[in-house]
Amino acid sequence: MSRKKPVHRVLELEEDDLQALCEAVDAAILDGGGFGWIQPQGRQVLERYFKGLLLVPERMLFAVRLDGVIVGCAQLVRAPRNNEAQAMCVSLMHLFVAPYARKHGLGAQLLHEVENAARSMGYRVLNVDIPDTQTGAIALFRKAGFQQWGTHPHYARIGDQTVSGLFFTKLLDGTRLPSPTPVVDETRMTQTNQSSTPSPARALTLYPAIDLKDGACVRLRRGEMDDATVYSDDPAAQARAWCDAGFKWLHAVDLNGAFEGQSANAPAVRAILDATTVPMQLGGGLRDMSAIAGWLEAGVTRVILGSVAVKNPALVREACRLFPGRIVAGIDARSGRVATEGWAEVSDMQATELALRMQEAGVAAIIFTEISRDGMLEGLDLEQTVALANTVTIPVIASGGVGTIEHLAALRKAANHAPGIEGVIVGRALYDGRVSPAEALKVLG
Ligand code: AMZ
Repeated sequence: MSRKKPVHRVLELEEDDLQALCEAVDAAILDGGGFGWIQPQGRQVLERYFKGLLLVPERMLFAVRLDGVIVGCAQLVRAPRNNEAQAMCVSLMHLFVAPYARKHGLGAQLLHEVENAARSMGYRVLNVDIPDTQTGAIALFRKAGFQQWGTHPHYARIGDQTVSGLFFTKLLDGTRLPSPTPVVDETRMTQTNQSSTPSPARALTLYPAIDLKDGACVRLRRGEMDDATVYSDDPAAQARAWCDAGFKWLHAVDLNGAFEGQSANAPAVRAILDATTVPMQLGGGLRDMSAIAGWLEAGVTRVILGSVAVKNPALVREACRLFPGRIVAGIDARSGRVATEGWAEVSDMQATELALRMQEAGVAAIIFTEISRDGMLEGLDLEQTVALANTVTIPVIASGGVGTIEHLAALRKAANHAPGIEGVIVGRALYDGRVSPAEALKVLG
């Protein structure tokens, strides 16, 4: 069993690993779930459970480690042998990370690796169902491209409450179900005895932008450093305010770093990490493995690589191998051609071509910005974004130009035809109060 890889398949459990695993399960149960049990079971029960599990041919156990210690796990469960018709399907069960090991992106890593394992074993469909109380895990599955195909209103009983369950699936060959399946609220149907309005299959994530220049929180227009509006000289307080407003992710860019080719606003980034608990993606000036690893170890959930995506794809590939699920490509284009070095240079490469190369390198997602729109409040370049999202199979995050709630509504609509669109970055419109967080979350939900 390799101790180096954070995620690995477990074939046997040594005593210290078994203890760590039981501790993680206990902590997850006390935290309100993430595992099947509602009440703590005691060590003996858990030990017997895991020892027994390893003997069941239909089940595969995967563990995730933090600093070498098991802090979470997941299971793949295949159909019984006689169920030939479903031999291509596998179910994911009990994916969890202990509460004391969260904020490191381990859930996403675990999911990514388990999915890869299922794919390499030849499975074509990965199914998962989950109580609607597990909002963190639900967000994780959505982010990973799982499509919700149904809701069971009487899924589970927790205490004296009936809880509904969400049913997701992911096609492992990279294709998606023909169209986003409308989610019908069965509870409402039985109450009114008529079908409810279908709602979109998944919420889009809104990433509030925290662009850092000289230690302050700014917004540029079209990426020009001398056209900056300063919005806050306390980025950590600003980040907290966005969390309080209900945003579930932060998008931070070290602008000086992007121009200089190395991190230049590290104290501000660290202050944000210390002040918040939601996951953060960070870009700007990350050009070598030590910078990438350093920030991922410091608590950044995903790093955004822009210039090196064009100039050093081998580094991106290696980073994706070392940090699966945690590397995102930032593709910033001027009229379709990719810009680098703080957008001071424009390459000959087309955004779609780079996107395909980055997908092949193993990035978890692509952030696509049309530079001429950025900071201008005139709307996203939906045409390019949709084209890009329909070219690749990994999630695409739209960026550049949101100025009104209608722009978000238009993206929401476009995403129904381009299900790869996963979220949107909004900066100036939020800071100026043109778009209210609550309204934006509603429109994208
Ligand atoms: O506004 C700019 N001039 C700018 C900006 N926002 N220049 C770069 N960036 C961002 C990219 C990406 O997130 O959108 O910096 C990141 C890329 O940095 P690098 O150092 O990897 O090229």
